[in-house]
Amino acid sequence: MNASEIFGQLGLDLNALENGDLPVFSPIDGAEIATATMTQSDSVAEIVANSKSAFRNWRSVPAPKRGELIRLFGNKLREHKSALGALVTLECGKILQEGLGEVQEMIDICDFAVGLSRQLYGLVIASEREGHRITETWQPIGPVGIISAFNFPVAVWAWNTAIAVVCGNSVVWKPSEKTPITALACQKLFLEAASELDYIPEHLSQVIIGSTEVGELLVNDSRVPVISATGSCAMGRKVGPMVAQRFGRTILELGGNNAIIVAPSADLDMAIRAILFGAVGTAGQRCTSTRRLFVHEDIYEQLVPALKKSYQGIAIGNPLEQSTLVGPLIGEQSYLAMQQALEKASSEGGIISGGQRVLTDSHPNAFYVEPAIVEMPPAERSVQEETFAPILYIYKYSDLETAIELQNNVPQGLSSAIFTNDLREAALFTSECGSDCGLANVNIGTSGAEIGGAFGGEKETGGGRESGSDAWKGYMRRSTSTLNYSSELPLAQGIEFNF
Ligand code: UN1
Repeated sequence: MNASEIFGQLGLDLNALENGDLPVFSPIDGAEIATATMTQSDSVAEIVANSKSAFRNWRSVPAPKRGELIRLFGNKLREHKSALGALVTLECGKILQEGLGEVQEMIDICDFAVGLSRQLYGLVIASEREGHRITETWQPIGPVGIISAFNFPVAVWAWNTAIAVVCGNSVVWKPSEKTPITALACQKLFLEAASELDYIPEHLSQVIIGSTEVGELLVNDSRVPVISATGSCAMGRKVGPMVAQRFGRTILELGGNNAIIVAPSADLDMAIRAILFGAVGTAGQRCTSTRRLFVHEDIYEQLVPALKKSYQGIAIGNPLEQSTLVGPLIGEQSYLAMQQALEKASSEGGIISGGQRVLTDSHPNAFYVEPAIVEMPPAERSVQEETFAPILYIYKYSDLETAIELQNNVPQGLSSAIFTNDLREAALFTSECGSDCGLANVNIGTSGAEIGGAFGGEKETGGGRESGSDAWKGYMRRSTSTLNYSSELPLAQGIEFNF
């Protein structure tokens, strides 16, 4: 499928995609695939105003009826899964299987949100006063601003939107300027679903396309009480204080520096498969990508050569081809950052295999790389930075407590895993003395989290939670109500106030 076939299948307006002012390049070959139209800075205020009116209307639609919209949207996604998955591949370069997986993740969160629309439960709390009842209810909060990154151009928006919408909110989405077409495609499918119902307010979901400038207008707008932002720690460090300044709420999902510990009792075949998917999947451009590996000294000589061998069998190339496992990096900047990180590792005594640029003859304007493995010397601290590229740093360890400490001793705290068949080790790793990350897995890798759990991490990862479990509470305001059904007016704490 070429670009115009994919656009056609998704019903995108081909004319509009030829006359925009934001060129969009496919990382597959560097070719321009379309032009998107940037949102003018001076129209952001109006977009937010429209979102606010949509919210005022939507908040009183019963939640299960809001769920009906998300059910129809999920069906649209099912219908268009293959085309949207291919568009994800075309625009961000992840392999087709992963593009399809991303759309599946959207479908899954829609199903979750439909169920949730009948389960936005509150609490009834015992009052200390006779004839009184305290209830805690969850109310819609207002427009939710969503900022998403190039690497998950559609799923991250869906996690936020499906949940925010059943919670009674409108949404305004600022996608990465590298992936605006997938955003337009999602918005189109959302509007199609909305048009099948007669109670959906206009402007319930809107998209703003552009650079950080328009994003900042959204972030600084006090009519948007929640900003959910996914991206680098650097982005979060800017967005967090801007929103805090106006006492807004953020849901931040920022960088990771995710590690796998491989213990002596591990099933090595399973571990190798998990490491491969985690480290080279999406060409190392997931926030949950496996970046560090701690291997016990007793199995190091078994695991590391076997892992290197598997790396040699990885097909690198056009991500639209079925056999490819590693597609391109998003662009030259990522390639340069990768080379810089490798130089640094080498200067610190790391032994590098892989890491070279490949396919330069056939794809001179694209950046394909051999995933790199770096065997690192023993160190007090492991690598501290997240480089958004397929680099796996390997360290040898001898006792688990030290490995856990090294794993935790980084600024980020998103995902982590241990491979072990030892119950004590597994329990320690997932205990209060274990991994300090938001995700702590046993015998599966660091990436590819399911939507059912709350997704996010601690420290510089930002602390936000999206997707499943009770992450929905981040998109609502909590209301505590004390109801007096007696004919007395007793004060709390037994205070007498006679007049
Ligand atoms: C991201 O990289 O921003 O766990 C999100 C995973 C995915 C989500 C990653 N479900 O890999």
